[in-house]
Amino acid sequence: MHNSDTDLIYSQAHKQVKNFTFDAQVVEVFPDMISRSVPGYNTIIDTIGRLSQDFVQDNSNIYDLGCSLGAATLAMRKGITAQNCQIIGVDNSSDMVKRCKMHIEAFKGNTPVTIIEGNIQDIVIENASMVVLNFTLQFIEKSQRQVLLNKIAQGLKPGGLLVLSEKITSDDLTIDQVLVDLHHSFKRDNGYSELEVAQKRTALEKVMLTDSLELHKERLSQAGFSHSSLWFQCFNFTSILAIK
Ligand code: GEK
Repeated sequence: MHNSDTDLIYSQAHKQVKNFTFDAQVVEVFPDMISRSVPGYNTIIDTIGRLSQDFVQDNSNIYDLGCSLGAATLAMRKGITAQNCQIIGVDNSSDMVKRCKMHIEAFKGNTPVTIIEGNIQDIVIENASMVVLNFTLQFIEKSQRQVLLNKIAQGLKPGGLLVLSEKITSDDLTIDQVLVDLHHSFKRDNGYSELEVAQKRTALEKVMLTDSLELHKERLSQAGFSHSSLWFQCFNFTSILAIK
């Protein structure tokens, strides 16, 4: 049994699989898509909420970059105990932003939230105590990733936190294949067919380019983060926390 919230975008054979975009059709099924495709997604969202309790400082800004429907924003709004803060969520998909604003308004919270339609490469980051890049950096042009991380590090206050979650590739090709196979079998266990898995992979091939964990850690150190650690990994899905 399927309902209208079920991701069936790649269930039928497409004559030509187009590059993946975050359009209205994706927005409609996004929560189902992300929870059936990203192992540990709910654990990561819950942990972002938990981290916001410890890291968000009074009188500061919190950024959710590539906020989609605002799951991380909502988790932080629930977790924050600091006073006089605001959360700024940014996404460059107008369909996502429209729906995100509705989600945010549907729940009450003490910390004000502003959702902005824009490119995270263009926005100013200032007076920040926590920044979230939850599976967003992988959609930024590779040559611009260091620039973005530098900007985030510069906008963070001392002791400020970045949560960077990414799908990764392993430089060891044998290990990479094992992790890719485990992820595909996770997707099949969650009801996606071989055809859906294959067509989705083609759609993402040119728009979502993954890096190794080593490269992510190297970039963070170059950006000026004093501490960074992998805190979550399931197959090729990871989350790193970095402290300025
Ligand atoms: C979550 N963080 O649920 N500027 C702004 N937004 C962008 C850009 C950009 N340059 N590039 C991509 N996006 C979310 C999940 S999804 C991950 C993040 C996924 C946006 C894009 O529109 C999409 O909403 C989001 O980044 C990536 O915790 O679906 O794999």
